[in-house]
Amino acid sequence: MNLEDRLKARQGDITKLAVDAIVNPANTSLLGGGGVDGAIHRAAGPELLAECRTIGGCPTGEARLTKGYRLPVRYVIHTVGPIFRGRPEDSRLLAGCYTNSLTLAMDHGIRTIAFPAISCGVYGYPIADACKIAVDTCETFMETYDAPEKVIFMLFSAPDLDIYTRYLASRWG
Ligand code: AR6
Repeated sequence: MNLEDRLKARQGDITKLAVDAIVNPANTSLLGGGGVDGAIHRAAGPELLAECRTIGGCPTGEARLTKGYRLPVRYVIHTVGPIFRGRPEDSRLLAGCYTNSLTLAMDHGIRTIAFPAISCGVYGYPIADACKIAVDTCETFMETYDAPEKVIFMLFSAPDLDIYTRYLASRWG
């Protein structure tokens, strides 16, 4: 399968997606919050929080793996996006979220993985910039390691989906 068919953008609720793993845009405590993080914990049940407590947090840009519990996924990969401040390190940290999540996925034999727009809610990252980082980083990883089989970018709103769809289309010409 060529890369064009392996990187897809879709609209909807990431907690409903039956893939091998979904990515949770968490905070450094890994103890839950609002946005996608809150929705994932509600759908997964209290066992997820119990496992997260054993991890002891996660630095910005890194990623940690748990089971999916009541979610229709085997794993949840928790990553912490940067709070957008317009600093040069913001993009490096955001790219790190994608690379480190994909590395964990590869190490656990995950073939299909879905990302929300990390940092683009409460953390304020401009979606068009974040979209380029997400797509470029995943593309480079997949070219380098030929894994995972499929990456889905799960966007909540139609305007966000449009930004991803246009950018993906521009990549393939
Ligand atoms: N499925 C897919 N995307 C969603 C969903 C959903 N169910 N719900 C919201 N979005 P955010 P962040 C979109 O704020 O910016 C938490 O409190 C949303 O529209 O969840 O990384 C954590 O604990 C936005 O585009 O994540 C942290 O403290 C994107 O997902 C903090 O928020 C991300 O929004 C992390 O902030």
